[in-house]
Amino acid sequence: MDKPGKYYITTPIYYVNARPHIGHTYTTVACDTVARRQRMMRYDTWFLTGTDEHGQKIERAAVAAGCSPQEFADRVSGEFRQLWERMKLSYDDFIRTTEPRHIRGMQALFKRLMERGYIYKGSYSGQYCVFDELYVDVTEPGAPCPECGRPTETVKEENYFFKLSAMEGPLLKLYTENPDFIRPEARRNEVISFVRSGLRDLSVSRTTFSWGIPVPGDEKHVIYVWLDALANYITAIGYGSDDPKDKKKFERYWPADVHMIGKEIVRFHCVYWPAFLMAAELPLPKSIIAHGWLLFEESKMSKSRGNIVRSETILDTLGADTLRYFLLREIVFGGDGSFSFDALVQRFNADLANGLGNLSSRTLSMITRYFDGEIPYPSPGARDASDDAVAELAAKTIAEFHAQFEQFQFSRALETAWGLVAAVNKYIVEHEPWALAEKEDQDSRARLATILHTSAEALRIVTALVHPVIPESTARIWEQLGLGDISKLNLPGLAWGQLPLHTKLGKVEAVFPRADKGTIERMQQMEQERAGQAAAETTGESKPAALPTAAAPVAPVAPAAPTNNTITIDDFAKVELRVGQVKVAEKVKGADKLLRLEVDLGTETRQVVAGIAKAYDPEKLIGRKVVIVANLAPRKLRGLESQGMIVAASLGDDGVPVLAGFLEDVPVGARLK
Ligand code: ME8
Repeated sequence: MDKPGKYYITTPIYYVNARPHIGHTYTTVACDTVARRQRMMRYDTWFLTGTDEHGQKIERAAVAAGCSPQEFADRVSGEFRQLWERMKLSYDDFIRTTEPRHIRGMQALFKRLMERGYIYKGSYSGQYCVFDELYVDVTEPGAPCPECGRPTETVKEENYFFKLSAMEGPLLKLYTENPDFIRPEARRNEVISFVRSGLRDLSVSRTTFSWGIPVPGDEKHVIYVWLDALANYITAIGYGSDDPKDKKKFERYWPADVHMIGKEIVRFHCVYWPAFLMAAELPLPKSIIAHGWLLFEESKMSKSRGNIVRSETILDTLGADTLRYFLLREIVFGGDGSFSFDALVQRFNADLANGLGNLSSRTLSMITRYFDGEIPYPSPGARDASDDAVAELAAKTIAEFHAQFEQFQFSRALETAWGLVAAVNKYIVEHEPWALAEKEDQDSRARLATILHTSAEALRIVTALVHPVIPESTARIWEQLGLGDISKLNLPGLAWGQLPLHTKLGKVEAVFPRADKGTIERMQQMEQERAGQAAAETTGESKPAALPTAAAPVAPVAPAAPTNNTITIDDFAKVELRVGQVKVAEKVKGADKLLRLEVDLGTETRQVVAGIAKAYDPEKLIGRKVVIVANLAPRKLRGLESQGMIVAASLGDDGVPVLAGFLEDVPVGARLK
């Protein structure tokens, strides 16, 4: 096999006019996941992200915040970086367009374009949209921008122009000859029709403000912010530097393999950027992958709409892996997808806690209990067709997962991996290893060993495949499997049957403790507090002067580090758990899962609506002692007020409830502590 080569992947560089939200996290996490997997596939990978700091939009935001553009950019860029570090993203470099290396490289590119005759001086008179940093094709002063609807501003100035019109033919040829240059297909078609409709020369300098990179030799002009921004992809890897190390780096990594972007900036990346590069006679990126939008409350999540959700809120409650998993699983890559706290918690509980978490904890704890924590020998005599079916499914899963991932179909790849998780969880339930463990004969023991070996091997395979998506939790499962450091894993060679026999397991612990119902409320409250804090800042109530948006500052990292889902004893003490006795139980009309219960708590009787109808006949519950969360805020279910929650274990993929109870007799009203 050929030695795999290099792989260079980039995110857009984000504007510093507002703080990061989960839309930015989405692209950055997608790139991080690809970069991690490419490294595991032994590619020499370079992953770049950064911030876009020049332009009128930033200059105005800084003025509104009462500081210099540089101070403003330093602060917000720092917040992006701090967030990515907190999320342990694996970027190799973070470029800022205000750095000397970028300024030098950008000016070198500008000079080269001039020398090659692609930039000339002319005069521009027309409308400009400051929000989109875009020259637009409308004529009336103040007419709305066709992209975003905001009023445009009239610009009349002497400018440098780029000969974009000369690039129409070469661009169309590029798209035709390289069908994978723009993905997905829908975006490619849009770009082709835009270019076919005709390209006019592009103004690439401004004189009406100064926050930008000066045009070399004509310092009253600053370079157009999109030319400045796009150039980051080459300046970050050494373009324009004389240092031999930088030159070598540029030669090694350019052209980029993937520029990943959101669909609203396709034109800049698929038309302007290749046009600039062709004019400079530089190689073109291999592909531009445009994903859809993350929607919140039915519209695109964005700082200007103020409908944003901050990553910090999710990191503080459910951790980075949950956010990563959700973004890549929930949104079909390329299309738009909605974010909601409900959907996040549901995914976490269904796929991570009940799915992978359950597979891991029950497989590993049974091996600990029945085989002294050593991977048992799967005796061939004790095999049956169901074990072979798991092995076959695992092999198919590996092949499909790789193929789907390579096409950036993250959601489908995860669905494939979770197909194996569900199948093995079902296999365990069907074979009831816990029942076999109670039998003493040799055949049962051999069968038990085979089932647990098969489950552990499937767990190893899923863990390896999804490591780039949920790096932290899979590293923990890997250690619990006794396999040590997951970064040493040979992903290209991953196959069924590599789990070493008699491996001693590590300490077995739950990796994804289920999220309780209060998690959603807690997240919503955190968002509200952060939005309130941001609003206070924008009205000048808090110093230093803040950003002119609804975005909030990065939350300080909580000292109790809730990312591993621990709470303090004081947090636990807030939950009032009491013993109650069921007095009345009946089905709720029109809801096949719900029962209405009246529960005696000693001091009062509460009405509780519980989703346990499929597991319990109402008659059998009367007189039964149950555990109630007594201080939960009341809520309505099917029009009935539920004044508390009944505590139950949740089994299997379907979450079958089993009520908590006591072996000893306990008085009604007793508190659990
Ligand atoms: O456009 N859904 O910066 P920007 C999905 N500086 N992705 C989203 C998103 C959402 N709701 N909101 C933001 C710029 N993104 C320029 C780029 S590159 C040379 C210059 C992500 O801060 C997505 O990747 O407006 C989108 O393209 C990018 O953030 C826009 O970030």
